[in-house]
Amino acid sequence: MNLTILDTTLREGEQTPGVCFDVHIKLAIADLLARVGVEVIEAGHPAVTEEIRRAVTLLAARGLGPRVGAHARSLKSDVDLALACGVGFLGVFYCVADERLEDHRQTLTRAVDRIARVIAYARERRPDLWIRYTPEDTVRSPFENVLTAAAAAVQAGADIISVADTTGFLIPGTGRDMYGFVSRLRDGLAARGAFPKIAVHCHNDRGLALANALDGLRAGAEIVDASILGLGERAGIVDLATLLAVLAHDFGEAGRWDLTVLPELYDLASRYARVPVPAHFPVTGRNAFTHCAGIHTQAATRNPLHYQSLPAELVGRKSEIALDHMSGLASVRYCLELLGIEAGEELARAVLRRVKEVGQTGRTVDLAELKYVVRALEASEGESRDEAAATSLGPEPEEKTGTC
Ligand code: HCA
Ligand code: CU
Repeated sequence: MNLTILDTTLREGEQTPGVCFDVHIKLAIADLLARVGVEVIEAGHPAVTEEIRRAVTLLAARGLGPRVGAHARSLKSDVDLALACGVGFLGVFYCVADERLEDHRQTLTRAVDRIARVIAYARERRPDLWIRYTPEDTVRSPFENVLTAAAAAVQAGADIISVADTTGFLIPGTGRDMYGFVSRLRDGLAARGAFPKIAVHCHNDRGLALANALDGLRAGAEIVDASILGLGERAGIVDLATLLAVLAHDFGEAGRWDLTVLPELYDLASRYARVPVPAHFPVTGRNAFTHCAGIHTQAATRNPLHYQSLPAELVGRKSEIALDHMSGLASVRYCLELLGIEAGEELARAVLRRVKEVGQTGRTVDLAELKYVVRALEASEGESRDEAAATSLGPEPEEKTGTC
């Protein structure tokens, strides 16, 4: 599969309300993205702030494996700012939906002319630049407008046309699907002698971003946009880790990226975005490879894949067992074994009782806590043994106090 992953955590992701990464964090995120092996890092929109300009410039000069890109409106001034940052990738966007053209008091002809001029301008200055044109809100815009603008953009020098589902509107398997849109666009462009790479940029408003992106690939798209944790406007976009795990595991792309870097990358980005990774998030969530209910853990301790379709090792993690009110004796025994504790039937049952009590308070018992549970039970067992022994010996002799 000819595939390019574009990570846009530093551009789309920074459009998450309240998310703003310091420059040194951006560099650290980009270094980890390079270690994962994504092909493009969209590093920001230089026209937004001086800090973003600085970050994009530093990233572009860093000599990372991935191409570093900038986002630009369809304005020469934006293109100038982006090129001054030294980027190897430029994303130009302009919406050609009728209502938006009316808002801007534009006609389609003038808009297309402007898009083509700006792209030709960038191409002239940088023959080696990868240039992407995105008709923003592509999939809700009149198809003829998109086709006309995209064909003109390719003619002017764009290498990539991105199909943006800006509002997360598409649904696979319906008449408004990414497969249908990409196929139609590819054929329409080919009929006009244009053969750009097609990218897909899928928002997650209906929770279908990844499904739509895969639908786009099935239709021949070769570039997928994603971000760490799916960060982005509103419900965000495709989650990078889930996308890579699926492509690596299910689309025969294993070995192309180093997925074991993902946990570190997610820890870092989540901490500084101040967006926690939900516990049940696919691939990178704390519980993504954790088994809980007794029946599950019993099977999973023999082979985790009885209850997993993705191996935890794919992303450098391990399958785990959670102990809580759902646990059974098998999980307790398994965890005790992990601690090197040989527990008899009685102790294991007592541990299970305690684990269930703690679980009912809404907590899990991890291995460290399990050790304390065992110690406490042993101590109280010892105590009751002493008590029993004391009872059989009769009452303690009264203390001799100096009462005279
Ligand atoms: C935006 C909208 C955008 C653009 C995508 C692109 C979208 O925030 O500017 O330029 O390829 O979803 O349409 O992210
Ligand atoms: Cu977007």
